[in-house]
Amino acid sequence: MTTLFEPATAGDLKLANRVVMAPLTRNRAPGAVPTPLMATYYRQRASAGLLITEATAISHQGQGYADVPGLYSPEQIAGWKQVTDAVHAAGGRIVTQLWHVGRVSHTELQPGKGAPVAPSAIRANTKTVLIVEGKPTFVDVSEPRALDAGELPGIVEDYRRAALAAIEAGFDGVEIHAANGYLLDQFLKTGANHRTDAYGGSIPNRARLLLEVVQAVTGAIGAGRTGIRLSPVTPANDVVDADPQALFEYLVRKLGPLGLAYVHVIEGATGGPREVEGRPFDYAALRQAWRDAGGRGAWMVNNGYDLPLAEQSLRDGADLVAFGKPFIANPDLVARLQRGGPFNTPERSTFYGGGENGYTDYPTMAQA
Ligand code: 8OZ
Repeated sequence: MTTLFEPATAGDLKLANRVVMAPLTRNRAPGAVPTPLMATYYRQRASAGLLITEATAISHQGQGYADVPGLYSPEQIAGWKQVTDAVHAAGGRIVTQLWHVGRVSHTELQPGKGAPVAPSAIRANTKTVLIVEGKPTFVDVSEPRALDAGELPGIVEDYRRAALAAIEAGFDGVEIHAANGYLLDQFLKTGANHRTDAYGGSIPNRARLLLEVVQAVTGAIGAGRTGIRLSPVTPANDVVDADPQALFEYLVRKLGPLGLAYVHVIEGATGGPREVEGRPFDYAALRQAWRDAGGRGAWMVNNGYDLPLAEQSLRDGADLVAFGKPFIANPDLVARLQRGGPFNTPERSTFYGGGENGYTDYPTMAQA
């Protein structure tokens, strides 16, 4: 029987175990530049088989929250190089998550204080984080403007450039963030995409931008170091699709032959219940559709996993299991899972913004 603690491969990536640190937004990169404290945080967690960084903006336009990092300037690349060097020195593997927030942003965060961009001019019923009087503060997102089709090649190019920047910064690969109601997920889903051009309407049209991004990124850095994250039914950031099963099975059938390192699926509501009321979804059928279409990379599952559920998922055909909140509170999560605990409890008040407190000061078992 395969356990979480055995090696695995994900495309070109050789992983020491099957425990993955999920991408986790922490809002500790002032000016969008990664800091030495972030290098400490990721190094502390390097015993994971794979670390996926917090979502990282591919462009200023792709930015949607205060103090989240970017990957589009020399300073940001240099900041990330400190992170990847620290993780590699500790024997870890790390990919970065490429992010464009689309409509989940605020004019305060956008170039020239312009409107955030979206497939359609439909405002999301969701919040973002601004720093107000020195404190992270939740505010409603701004009204977006619909992207002109002529702007889309520039966004695809921003993904390509960010993927190359990731390699320059020493990452082992990238994960394309196509989940949680951000730009690519907005294009995918009927609730956010009311376009009448080649990027809206039918499933192939709504999947077009994402597939163009995948082609651009894999063409630049290789499919074997490119993964993708999907969230078929999450209500996060106010997205919904009329027929997610058909949409996502179409998508993974397109992705199957491309040789991606992995597909990472959030099951249920991101960071919440694994079943979403009124939104049933067959994840086994999704995995099978990808395998049937030639998908040979790793199948990574996420959301609310503990050790028994994770080991069950490996028996059911998953290859990797991503843990989010448990990794915030347990830098040595792999060792703790292997021993059956105990586990530190994550403190929600320090998730977003701040310094070392609730970030780099959670003890390992040896320290406790
Ligand atoms: C929590 C807060 C802000 C952003 C996601 C990048 O849900 C995020 C995110 C999560 O994918």
